[in-house]
Amino acid sequence: MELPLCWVWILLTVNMPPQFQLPNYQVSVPENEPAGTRVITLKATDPDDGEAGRLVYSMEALFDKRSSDFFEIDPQTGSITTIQALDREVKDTHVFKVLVIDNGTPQRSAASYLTVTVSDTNDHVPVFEQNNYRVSIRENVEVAFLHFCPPSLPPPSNNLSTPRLSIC
Ligand SMILES: [Ca+2]
Ligand SMILES: [Ca+2]
Repeated sequence: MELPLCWVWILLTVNMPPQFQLPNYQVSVPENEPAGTRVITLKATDPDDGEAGRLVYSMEALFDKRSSDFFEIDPQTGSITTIQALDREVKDTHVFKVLVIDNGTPQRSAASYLTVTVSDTNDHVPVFEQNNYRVSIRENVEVAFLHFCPPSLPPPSNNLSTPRLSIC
């Protein structure tokens, strides 16, 4: 079946929307890495040639605007990097809505969601709450049991920050 010429023209000039591969992405980045650390590249595809297929990326922080202070996206490539070192003990998760828009007429866009989890490194020395502790125990105790409240530490995410106590 032959299509009328006007339909062929419409089919050839319709601007198709860009598309991300996945509706959401998750990535883990270690804390304390220097600014400029690569996080992930969210690359969308667009079947159109020319301006209708030229894509511009942007992203916005969800839930906490402070997340925008830590990450940036390259508008041309979709590459996301850190702006400053991350601190898991300050904020351990950042969530973004990532947008891509083409330059066709009318412009078409797509969105995806990115969750960045900040992984822990052992960057805090354990600290005692007091300089001195006094403990009284009965004499002739065969098996001594010492109960010691752990010092003030950030909540441990793994065994990196589990304090161990030894007595000399
Ligand atoms: Ca397009
Ligand atoms: Ca840490």
